[in-house]
Amino acid sequence: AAPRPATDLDALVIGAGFAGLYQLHMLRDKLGLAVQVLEAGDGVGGTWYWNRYPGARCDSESYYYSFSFSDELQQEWSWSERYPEHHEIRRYLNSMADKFKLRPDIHFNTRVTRAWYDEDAKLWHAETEQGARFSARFLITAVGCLSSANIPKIPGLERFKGDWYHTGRWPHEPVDFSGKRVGLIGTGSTGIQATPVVAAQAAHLTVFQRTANYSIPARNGPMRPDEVAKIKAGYAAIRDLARTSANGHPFLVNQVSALAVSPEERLAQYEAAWETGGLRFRASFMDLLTSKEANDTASEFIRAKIRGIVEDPEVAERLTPKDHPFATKRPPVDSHYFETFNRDNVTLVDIKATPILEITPDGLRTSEAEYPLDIIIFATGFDAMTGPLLAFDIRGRAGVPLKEAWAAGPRTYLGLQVAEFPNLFTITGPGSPSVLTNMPVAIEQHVEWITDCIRHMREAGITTIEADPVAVDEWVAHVNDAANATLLPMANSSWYLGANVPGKPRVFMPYAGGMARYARRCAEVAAHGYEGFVLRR
Ligand code: NA7
Repeated sequence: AAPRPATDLDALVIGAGFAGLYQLHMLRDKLGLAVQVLEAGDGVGGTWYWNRYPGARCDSESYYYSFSFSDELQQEWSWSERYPEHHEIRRYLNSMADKFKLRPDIHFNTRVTRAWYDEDAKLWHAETEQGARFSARFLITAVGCLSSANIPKIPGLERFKGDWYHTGRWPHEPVDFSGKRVGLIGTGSTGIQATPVVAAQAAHLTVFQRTANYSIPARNGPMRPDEVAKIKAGYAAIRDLARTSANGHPFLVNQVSALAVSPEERLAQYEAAWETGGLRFRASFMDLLTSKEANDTASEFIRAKIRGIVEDPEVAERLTPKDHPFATKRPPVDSHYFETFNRDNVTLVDIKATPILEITPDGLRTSEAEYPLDIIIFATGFDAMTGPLLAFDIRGRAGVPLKEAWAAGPRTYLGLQVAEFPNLFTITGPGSPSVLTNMPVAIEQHVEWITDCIRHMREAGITTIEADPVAVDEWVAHVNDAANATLLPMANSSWYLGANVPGKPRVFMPYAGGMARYARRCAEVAAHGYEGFVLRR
């Protein structure tokens, strides 16, 4: 049974994915606070509750895309494949929720429509779609970074006679593609994962590509029992390595420049990394994201691979990325993506050369041709990072909407707090490493920091905490500097920059200075009496 909506809570958490579940556990079971979670879906999972498209799996490896806080949990649970599929991640989060008896404090099917800060009472209030009211001292958003679907406004969609889906809002019942003509728009991580799976079932698949993408083979496969045993025995060191790395992954970046070795050695290194597969490819050399010249060697290696895999040279050329350096957009990890274009039932359409004009009742029309379709899949990504926070009406002191405070782009201190929004914490908010890392590492660090902060406030008799505007200015400048020290801003159509959503301010949103460095900074801030925050009794 759902808990009763409460107006005397210590904390209200929005979202029941990795972040919300762990935050509930920490505040309720470690600090003994009254906490409730509001979740729009009818189950736990967050981003993984919604992303059920064919081929959906994580690009972090399963053994480290998981919680580290409970040794019992990591010893009990065994992953079946190198990369976890969406079903398995949901099973994992469900079992975690059961193990820690979290469900009784979660309201499912409960979407927050607005939240506002009451200065006199020093309370946050929230209202749900059903009109229920909640109030709490702290409001904590655990709404995810990639949870607000970006559905392009292509004229005619409402007249389409077939079915259409966005990958991030996939139906719970699998969609049957057999005998169907399917069109798929978008070639980011999602489109690249879905393409081979849909092609294997559909009568015909047409992929509409705007920007060609680099993709690295995942080399997915079952976990061998001896590997599982080794991982479980070595978890302490694995977690330490993940926490002290730049991206929250438990492997080291080769501390050699791609330009410091001979062409033969470089090629051998890339070949080995290509065979290993996955995001480990990016760790081939230390300067792939800081030196364009070094990056060129990796980009060119992948281009050559694509030309080698795809049989039709013209299709291969269209699939070869030229607009951005490797890994400046989130690098996809695939299972037989490029090989799929050798199939007779797959067509690639370059919609940069021949743009989509409209969706017709029977399909899709580009400037060159009309494509009859039964199903359209939008693999067009998300209004990342700020989208989920601005999806409801959230107002700080004096009724100022977050939308207004962030009109020119997100402004936070450490990605954790917004000036004029006292006692609001944003887990993996913009300005924190979040999407540039293996998410569970970023989430655990934020949840633990927030928990320590609230513990400190209670012990010291402090009622409110709020980011100092000067600290916000400095942090925003530092986030910009950190991005500009890398090649990441060179991908000018990337969702890191908000460039995928028309009209969204172009601001590099995640903190690119590295997870370990960021965590050290957060710890120093706390150790120095929450430097940069204003604490009031
Ligand atoms: P992404 O990475 O944002 O990819 C979306 C794709 O959709 C990308 O190829 C876009 O082309 C394309 N797109 C977006 N809008 C349009 C319109 N209007 N017309 C045509 N094509 C469009 O989203 P994903 O879901 O694949 O992945 C998101 C993250 O989830 C991923 O990075 C992992 O971290 C997990 P563009 O490149 O903008 O030209």
